[in-house]
Amino acid sequence: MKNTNVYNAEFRIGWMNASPDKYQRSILTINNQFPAPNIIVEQGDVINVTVINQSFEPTSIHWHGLLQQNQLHMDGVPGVTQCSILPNETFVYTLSTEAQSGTYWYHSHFAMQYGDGLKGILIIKDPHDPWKKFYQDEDIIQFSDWYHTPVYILLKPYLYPGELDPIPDTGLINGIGQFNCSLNQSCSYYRATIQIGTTKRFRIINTSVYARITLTIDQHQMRLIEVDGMYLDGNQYTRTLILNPGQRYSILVTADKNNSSQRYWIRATIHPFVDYNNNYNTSTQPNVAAILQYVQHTDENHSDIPSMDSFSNDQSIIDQSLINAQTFNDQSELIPMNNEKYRVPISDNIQTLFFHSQFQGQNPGGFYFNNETFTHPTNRTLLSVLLYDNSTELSWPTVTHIESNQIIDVIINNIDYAPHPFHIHGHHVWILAQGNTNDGYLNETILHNINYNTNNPVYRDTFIVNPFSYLVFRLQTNNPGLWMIHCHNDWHLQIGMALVLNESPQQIKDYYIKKNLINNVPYQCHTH
Ligand SMILES: [Cu+2]
Repeated sequence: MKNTNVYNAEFRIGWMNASPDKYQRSILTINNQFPAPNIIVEQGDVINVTVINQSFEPTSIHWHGLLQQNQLHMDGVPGVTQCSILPNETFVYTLSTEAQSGTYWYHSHFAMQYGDGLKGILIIKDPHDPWKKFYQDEDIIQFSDWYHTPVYILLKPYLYPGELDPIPDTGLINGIGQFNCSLNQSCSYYRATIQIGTTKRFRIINTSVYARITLTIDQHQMRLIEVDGMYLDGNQYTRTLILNPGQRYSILVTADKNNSSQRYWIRATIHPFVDYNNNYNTSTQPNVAAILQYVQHTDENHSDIPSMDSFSNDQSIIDQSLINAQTFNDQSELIPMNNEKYRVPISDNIQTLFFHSQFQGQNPGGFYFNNETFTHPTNRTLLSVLLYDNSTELSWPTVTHIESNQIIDVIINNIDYAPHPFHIHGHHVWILAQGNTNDGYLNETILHNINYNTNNPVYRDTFIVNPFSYLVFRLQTNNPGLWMIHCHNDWHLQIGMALVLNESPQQIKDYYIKKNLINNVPYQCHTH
C-alpha cells in the first residue's frame, strides 16, 4: 500500500501583464504564473487547493474529467454545484483521486475566464500504468487558443443577437506563441528534448475556448495510448492528431531518426472553419510551433531551431488533415485497452433520451436543448435546492431527472451548421455512434437503422457532434450528482448550450445528510 500524499497549494487568482506571443495584454492567472501551475499527483493522492480570488469578478474551478464521486460540491460549476467565489473570497477544493488516473485539466467555469488564462493541467499518474515499460520519459503539450483582446471584453458584444464566434488571434503551446514572427530566430518556442533512441510519452491537451486543432510532429509517427484518461489498445499510429476543445490524448514518440537535423517541428494549426464562420481572416495566425530536440544527454543545452525545409515537407500532411476534418469523426479507430472497466454495459432494458440542440430566438438568441436554454442560477445553487427543499425534482430549464442503476442511450441531434464539442461532467461515456456532417437526425423510428458500436466503443468525456448530424453515447448511472453536459466551445456555453442531469437525487440527498456534508453547501449564494 502506498502512502496517501496530499498536494497542497494556494491559488491566488488575479490579473497580470504578459506577452506570451510577443504581444502584450493582461492575463487572468494563478500566483502570477503563466501558464498557470500544472498539478501532477499520483492516483490516490488528495488534492487540496485553496483558491483566493483577487480578481474583480467571481470565479470557480472545474476539474475537467474528474468523476467527483461523493464530492459533488467540488465540481466547480457556479449555480449548479457551488456558489461562485466572490472577489476577496476564499474557497478550498479537496479532491480525492482514488477512482481514476490519466490526463486531465482544470479551468474556471465562470463566464469565459479560462480564455484569459485561468486554466492548467492536472495529471494523475497511474502506479500500475500498463504502458510504463514502453516509454522512458514524459512531457506535456498544452495547446491553447489565444485572443489579444481579453475574452471578457469580447464576451459583452457577443451576448447580443447575430454575433459570430470571435476567432482567436493565434495559439500557444505551453504558454508560448509566435504571433507575427514567421519562424525566425527572434521567436520563442517550447523545446521538448528526447534522448536519442528512447521513447517519450506526450500528454496533449487542447485547453482552447474555441479552436479545433491539428497537431503534427515532423517526420514522426504518434502511437496513441490514452484518450481522456482511458488507455487505448496502442494499435493506432498516426501522423496527425485532431483535438477539439477539452480533449486529451497521450502519444508515444520514438527518437529513431538518424539524420543530421536532429530537431523537428511540433506544429499545431487552428482549423479555419470558414464554412460556418467568416470572421476567420488574414489577421489570424493559425500556426504555432514547438521543437522536438534530440539529445545525447538530458542536460544538453540547445538554441538552434529546425530547418525551414523540414517545415515545408510536412505542411501537406496538415493541409490534408484540414480537408479531412470537414467531416471529422473522432472515435473511429480508437479502441480501448482490453479492460473490464472500459467494457460497454449491455442490457435488454435501455432507456433513450433525445436532446435536440439548436440556435433559437432573437434579442438575444441562444442555444436550446429541446426548446429550453440554460442559464446559471445565481441566488441559490441547484445542489442547495436539492438538499434543503422538499422536492427532488428541480424545476429549472434543461434539468433532466434520471435514476440510478440505469443504462441510458443519450442521443444528441445537432440542428446547427457548426460542430459542437460536448463534455459531460461526472462520467465517462461510450460513444456508440457518431454521424458525419449532414447525416441528419435520429428519432425513435429510425434509431434501430443506425449501426451502434457495442463491441469496443471508445470511452471518454469530450466528443464532437458534427453539423446537421447526431451522436449517441451510452451512460451508466452509477454516480449520483448534478452533472452538466455542455458545449466546450465556451462561447456557446455562455449563450445556453448546457443541460444538467439530475442523477439519483434522493441518493445525493441521503448521502449529504448521512455524512453531515450539508454544511458545506450554503442555503443561499451572496452576490456582489
Ligand atoms: Cu458549441
